[in-house]
Amino acid sequence: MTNSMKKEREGWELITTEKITWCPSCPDHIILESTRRAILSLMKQGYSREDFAMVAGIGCHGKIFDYLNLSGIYGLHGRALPIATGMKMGNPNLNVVVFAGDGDTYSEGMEHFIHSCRFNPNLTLLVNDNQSFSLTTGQATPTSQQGFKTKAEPLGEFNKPLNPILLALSAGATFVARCNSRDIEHTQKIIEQAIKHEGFSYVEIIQDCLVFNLETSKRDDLIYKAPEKNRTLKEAMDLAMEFDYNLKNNNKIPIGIFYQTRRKTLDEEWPQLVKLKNKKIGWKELKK
Ligand SMILES: Cc1ncc(C[n+]2csc(CCOP(=O)(O)OP(=O)(O)O)c2C)c(N)n1
Repeated sequence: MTNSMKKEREGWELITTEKITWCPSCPDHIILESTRRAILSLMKQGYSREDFAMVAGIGCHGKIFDYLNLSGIYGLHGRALPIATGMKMGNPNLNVVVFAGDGDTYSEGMEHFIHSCRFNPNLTLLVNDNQSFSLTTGQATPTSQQGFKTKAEPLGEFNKPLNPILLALSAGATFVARCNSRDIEHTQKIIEQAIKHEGFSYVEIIQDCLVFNLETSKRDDLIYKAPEKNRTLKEAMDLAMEFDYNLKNNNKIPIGIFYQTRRKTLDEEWPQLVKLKNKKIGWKELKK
């Protein structure tokens, strides 16, 4: 096999042979690729595949569970975060990555989202935000734009959208970022940094739904990379407020890391978990 062939095949053990059922051109395909590249890059830096575990919610986004070759639990709609926290408490040395949707996280799973920001478990939440409940054919979620007409909201969504970045910041999240699913390299980089972060890392991945919320695909000119710098909480909140999720306002949409800070994680607060962490349980240890 030539070197270029080897390079092309690198990391394909992270992908399963399951038939992919996402719509053609759905950004979920690209998010899978960004995640694969991020994990591959971390494996080159010394992590092993067995150091990762995943949890998925239920929705189009959650199908990644069938396509990414990692151990984990295919969760319940809205309940991926408590499952992940439980996994983390069982083995604090696992790098747990949660794949969730905007409906999943900001509607049914809202309390888990807020308390994860507060409790600071050392895990990563990736939210594919397509501003609609897409698997169930496009009802409005808390981040849908006002006026969004759906079969369930024939008069258009009445409510103002929630700003989840602002909410996460005010609830105490220690790593808050947003990226654009179509920018594979940037998304890969952010996912890598989120996984390396010690504490609860939350990444909102903006994606279009090309079937149920067509307005979401008109944002490319509005998205810009915010300068990379350490921000105070107030500065991060100001940046978060630049985009209010109402697409018609043509507000600029900043992406990048909004805020990162270090405080004791859930597993560092509990002496039992510190002890467990120092035992370094994992596949490598079990094999010995
Ligand atoms: C407890 C529970 N409530 C509701 C549902 C129905 N349900 C399944 S997928 C889904 C929509 C998922 O939307 P989102 O999380 O935004 O993900 P997307 O499909 O857009 O990726 C809903 C409402 C369910 N399966 N379980």
